[in-house]
Amino acid sequence: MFIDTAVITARAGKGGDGSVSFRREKYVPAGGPDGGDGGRGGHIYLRADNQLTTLSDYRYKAKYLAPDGGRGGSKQCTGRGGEDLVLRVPLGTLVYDDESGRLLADLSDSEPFLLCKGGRGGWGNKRFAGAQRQAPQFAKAGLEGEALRVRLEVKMIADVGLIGFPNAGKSTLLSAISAARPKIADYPFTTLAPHLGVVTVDDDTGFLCADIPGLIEGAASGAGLGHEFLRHIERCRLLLHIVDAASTEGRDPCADIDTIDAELAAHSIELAGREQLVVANKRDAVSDETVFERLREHVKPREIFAISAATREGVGDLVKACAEKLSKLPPVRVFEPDPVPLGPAVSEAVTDIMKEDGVWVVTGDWLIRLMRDVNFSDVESLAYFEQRLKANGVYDQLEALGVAEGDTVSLYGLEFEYVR
Ligand SMILES: Nc1nc2c(ncn2[C@@H]2O[C@H](COP(=O)(O)OP(=O)(O)OP(=O)(O)O)[C@@H](O)[C@H]2O)c(=O)[nH]1
Ligand SMILES: [Mg+2]
Repeated sequence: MFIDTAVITARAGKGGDGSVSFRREKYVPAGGPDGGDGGRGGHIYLRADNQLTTLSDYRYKAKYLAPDGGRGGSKQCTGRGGEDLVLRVPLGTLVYDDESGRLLADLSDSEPFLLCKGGRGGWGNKRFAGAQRQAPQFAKAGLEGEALRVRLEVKMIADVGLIGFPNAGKSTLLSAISAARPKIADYPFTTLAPHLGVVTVDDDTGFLCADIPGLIEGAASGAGLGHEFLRHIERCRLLLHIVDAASTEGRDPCADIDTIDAELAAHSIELAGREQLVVANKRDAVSDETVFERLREHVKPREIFAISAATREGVGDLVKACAEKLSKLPPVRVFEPDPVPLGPAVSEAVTDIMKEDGVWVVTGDWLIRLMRDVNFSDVESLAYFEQRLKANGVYDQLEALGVAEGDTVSLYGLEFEYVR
């Protein structure tokens, strides 16, 4: 079944906990701390694969978990990393954060996209050893992996999109110009899902063409098969507007053109303004040739091509004209992800501070998120970290609670001495 949207939840692996351990060796009277770090939790990636056409797998299984990192060991052994999970999706899949609606990525190439970062492994006690504290009895817990609910939506990648009423001959045209074999029949809505065909123009030119279900009056408000599948031609650089010039079903071709134009505009003004060529099809069945002149006048300034998809008359010229147009049009659209909102606003950054056994313990969701991204061995990251602590009022809050110079402040296992 062709499924082009799905909502999935993904949770990356938790980092393994750091280990508390001390060297016990022969002839070494007091072994130092040697607890290793926990391993990183597995990441979750999304990756576009052009062999896939549907998201149906994600309708059956909607939850994905990457494995956790292993615990650190003694002898400074780092825990094993959780294996990364790569979820394959069709080329052209858009990834939205389901909660905020923000576009996270447009997977229109095979570059993997890091959806959920695995939690960092906690530091082992070895890391906390120093002149002041030679035998730390603690280690840091691994951090949680990121979790996200995302909406996946496929927007096919094609250069040319075919639009028109049911039975206008869209599928017949696609099968005349490519190796695609969509179903063709003389009843409306034969095509129920989009099809893609590769059109070869000459040795080094070709284009991708998408055939979608037919539109009827009211499609944008749900009539017929609705207009949902129009998103599959939203990236198209050129639209071929196919009309039955032989009035096989008794309708006037000029009125048909207007109806489809109106439905396109109701779906998206941008799509309605996309470059279009009008294709007057079923020429072989036309009895009154003046229809082409009427259409030409009616659709101006769009160009019109009279063809018969069934007998292939005029099809070669149409393909050439498409290639010619495409050579002058910008490339297929890739959607830019929405900007990442800046770190948590000061007002929503809730910080809890408690004094436990003489240590000031600072907690807060924003702090977990922040610490996940900071590389503590890098000076610039550390400076940024400090600045965020200040901006979120951690120092002010500590002062208000009566912190004293030299007190120990603990942030999820990261400890430092308070200095004014
Ligand atoms: N005489 C004639 N008949 C044609 C031509 N092109 C298509 N047809 C016929 O028109 C009918 C509909 O063709 P399709 O290609 O299935 O039309 P469609 O636009 O894909 O229709 P939907 O998938 O229902 O939207 C079929 O019976 C075709 O054989 C043509 O050039 N001449
Ligand atoms: Mg069809």
